Amino acid sequence: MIKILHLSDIHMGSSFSHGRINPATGLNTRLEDFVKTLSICIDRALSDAVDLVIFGGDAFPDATPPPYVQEAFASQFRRLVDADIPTVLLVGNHDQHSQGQGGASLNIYRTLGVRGFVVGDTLTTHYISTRNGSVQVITLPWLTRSTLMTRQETEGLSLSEINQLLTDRLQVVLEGEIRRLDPNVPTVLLAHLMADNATLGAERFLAVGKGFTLPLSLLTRPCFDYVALGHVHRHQNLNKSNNPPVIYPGSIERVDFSEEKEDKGYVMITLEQGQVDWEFCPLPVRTFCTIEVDISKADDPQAALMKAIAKREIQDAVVRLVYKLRSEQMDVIDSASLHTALNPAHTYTIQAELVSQLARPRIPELSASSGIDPMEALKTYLNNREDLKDIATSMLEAAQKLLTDDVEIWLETATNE
Ligand SMILES: [Mn+2]
Repeated sequence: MIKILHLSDIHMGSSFSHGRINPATGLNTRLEDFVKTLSICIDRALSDAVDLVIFGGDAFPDATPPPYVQEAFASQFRRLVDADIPTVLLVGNHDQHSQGQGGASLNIYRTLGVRGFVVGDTLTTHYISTRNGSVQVITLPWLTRSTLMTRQETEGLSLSEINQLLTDRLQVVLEGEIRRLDPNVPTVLLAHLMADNATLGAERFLAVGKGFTLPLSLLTRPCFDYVALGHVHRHQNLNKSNNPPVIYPGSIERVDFSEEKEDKGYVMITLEQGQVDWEFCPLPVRTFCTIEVDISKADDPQAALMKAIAKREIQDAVVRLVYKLRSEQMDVIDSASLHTALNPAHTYTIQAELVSQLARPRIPELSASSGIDPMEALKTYLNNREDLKDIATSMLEAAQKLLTDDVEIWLETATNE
């Protein structure tokens, strides 16, 4: 039996805007939160004496984090080296060369020849010997157009055609890896990708359109005992029949308010030939709390606000208070007592919105439920903006040029995951 700990999307060094400087250490408290959460994962790897740790990618917000953030990450993974636990670090989109100022954050582990550490930056199979037997790990890092296609081949193709071509190419290369697998050794596919039925927040669909996805059928192959994913921050199993499990553990800490309601954690796996068990293990992470209140119709706006705050558990949480009011109510809001009421929070922001300004109608043709092509979305937007009429044509041309010339850049920056 082989025990594996699967974690992903650490994003150490992000969410700083939700923290403050800890005067005792000089560090942003959100860095300390992320270190604490990562250390709980590593504690578990050590206390359970796992045979292997697999990381699904996105170590930092970009590929060239400042040295003190690199060090915070390395000092936790160092504990696995000391305990002789083999570790695979997969390269996510945030870890790639193109996301930094020259450099790819995880390659340093290969350069240093860290004992037992594998950096997965190519599609290949790693044969790993553990205390309890061998395991095969196929690494599939975040793919870009240039990985499997040349510029000439993709010229003039639409995004969906490029997506299809990439999927076809990947299928062939993956098939090559599968044929070389030893059928007597348990196999894990470790991949950083967007699978086509992953559940995302609606806000991300709006931001990226359909983007770049791979079909689930590529992953649900009987030759895999477990499919370990990274990229999507919400924990989920994409294959309900569980043969094999196709698991996003999700991020280990809340990166922003879009993850307010998500549980955070890592996954423990036990693997035997023909038998896999997995369990999601929740992590005690910092609470995010949105207090949204409309006081525009309240007789006593201040009391309504204070009541809305008092109803919520805000101790040590990252809080945002968003309230709607009429412009003539502004004078009766006592902001000093709002600050006093929010003081138990770890950090907080206050955002007042005037209802008169909210009255502007939304553009009816654009809604989250209808999928829409980026060019169509821009056209609809411009049709509703009289003030942009003079430059509308050149904006459309520029957008078209961006989409066709530099699809790759669009693909790489389109998502926060
Ligand atoms: Mn990612």
